[in-house]
Amino acid sequence: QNDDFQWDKYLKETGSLSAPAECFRQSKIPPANDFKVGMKLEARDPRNVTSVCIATVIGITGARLRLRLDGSDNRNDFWRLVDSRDIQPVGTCEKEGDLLQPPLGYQMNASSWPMFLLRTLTGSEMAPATFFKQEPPKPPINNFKVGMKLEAIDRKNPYLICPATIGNVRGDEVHITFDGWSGAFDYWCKYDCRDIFPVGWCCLTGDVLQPPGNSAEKKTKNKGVTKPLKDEEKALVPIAKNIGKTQSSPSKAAQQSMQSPQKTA
Ligand code: MLY
Repeated sequence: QNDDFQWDKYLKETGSLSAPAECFRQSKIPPANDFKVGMKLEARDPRNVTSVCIATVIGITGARLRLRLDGSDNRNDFWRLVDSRDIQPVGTCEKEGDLLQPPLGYQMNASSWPMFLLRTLTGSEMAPATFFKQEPPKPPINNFKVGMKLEAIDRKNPYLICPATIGNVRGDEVHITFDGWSGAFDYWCKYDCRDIFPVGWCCLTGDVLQPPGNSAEKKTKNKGVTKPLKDEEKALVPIAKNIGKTQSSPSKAAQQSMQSPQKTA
């Protein structure tokens, strides 16, 4: 899919530097992902972070798991690293004297929860404790600098990891911008956020790294290079203006949407 994207080449072309691995809260050697689809575990509900629920591994991608909370629908899947502190083996909650909660949006009557829990766990394959890895320590300080390149999760499409640049730094936070995409996907996060990775992460984990978008290229191509018109060219302006109005050519709106960097879907 992105055989043609190579970080080393891209860094040279853009004259940029990658953020040193020490900047990130990620292990130097990505953790092994031993999980299998169908295994169950306990996970913090992303929409209700005070509850711990039963989740099923729906997919495996690099060092991450695609998870779905049992009793929830299929529209709220989320992704976690195998060394995320949001996940733990089944039984951890009970050991700590806590109760497993139904997920936000539990589709059935709340009174059916205990029986649902029993049924969902009976005969299911539970992920062994050894599959869960220790979360790496937090780097002592925010060492990111503006312009550094990295790989980052697109929070609007969290299955995607994309080439990104530090756009700004403010205290403990960094502004993540996506190469070749307009600001629509940018976000601020803490420097020790688990959603950002050093250059080369996907290559090491076997996750798919998206290629950069192409809106930046379009932006720079047209930026400040419009020469003033000569007199003979000015005479052509009224004719040129009419071209877009003919029926055979697309409307202004259609042209804009074709040029739009933000593809939908
Ligand atoms: N639905 C969009 C996804 C855009 C992703 C942008 N990220 C990579 C910054 C599409 O299919 O183009």
